[in-house]
Amino acid sequence: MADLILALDLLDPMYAREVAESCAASLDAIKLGYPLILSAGLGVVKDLADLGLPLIADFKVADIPNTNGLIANQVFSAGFDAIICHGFTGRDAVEACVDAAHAYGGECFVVAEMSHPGALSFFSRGVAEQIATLAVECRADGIIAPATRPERIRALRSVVRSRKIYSPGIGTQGGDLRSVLPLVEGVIVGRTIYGAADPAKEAAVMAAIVNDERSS
Ligand code: O7M
Repeated sequence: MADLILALDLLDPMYAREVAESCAASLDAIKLGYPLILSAGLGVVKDLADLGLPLIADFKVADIPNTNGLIANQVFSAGFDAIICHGFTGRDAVEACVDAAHAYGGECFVVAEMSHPGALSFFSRGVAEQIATLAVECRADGIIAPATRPERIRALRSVVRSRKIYSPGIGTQGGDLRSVLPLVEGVIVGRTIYGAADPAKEAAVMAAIVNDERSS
């Protein structure tokens, strides 16, 4: 049972709102990150809240525990429902994000391995497994693992077991939606939806595939 999560990496807040609104019926959550927040400001969170979808803050938080906690508190005060942090910073830094998330009744996801080719420089050789283990030990709600490498999702599943795996890299980065869906609790899709000639139609096509997988 995977969720369809839109990565709303657009710079124009008006257009971002238009895309989010037109796709909303097909989506389970929206992920907002630096591109939109830096161009539109944090107020965009409140602007999108009326769509009724969970909003995930993708700042890939990666600082010392005190700073991580300050960032996470700002994120949840702004109205987000979940936060994404890096795990290579270590136990205390990850715990600061998880604790803040849970204090607000929100969720925290830890990046275990990234989807782009360059990620192999550092995330291979067991590091991703160690980060996933840390995420579980820190009571994170789930991890991020690459749709571009389904075999790595399988390997990380054996570490995180029933915790959630959200997976970016579908479509534009080469990941295949149908192959990844049975492996994860959520797929994160950006350009394939918002860059389509008709984003709402593309989101509906993807949602139909997600629903097919849910009922199979
Ligand atoms: O579908 P795309 O390629 O246009 O966008 C993918 C989104 O997922 C985009 O917002 C990326 O920043 C994000 N992402 C990755 O593409 N790869 C990763 O390894 C991790 C993320 C991510 O969401 O991390 C939390």
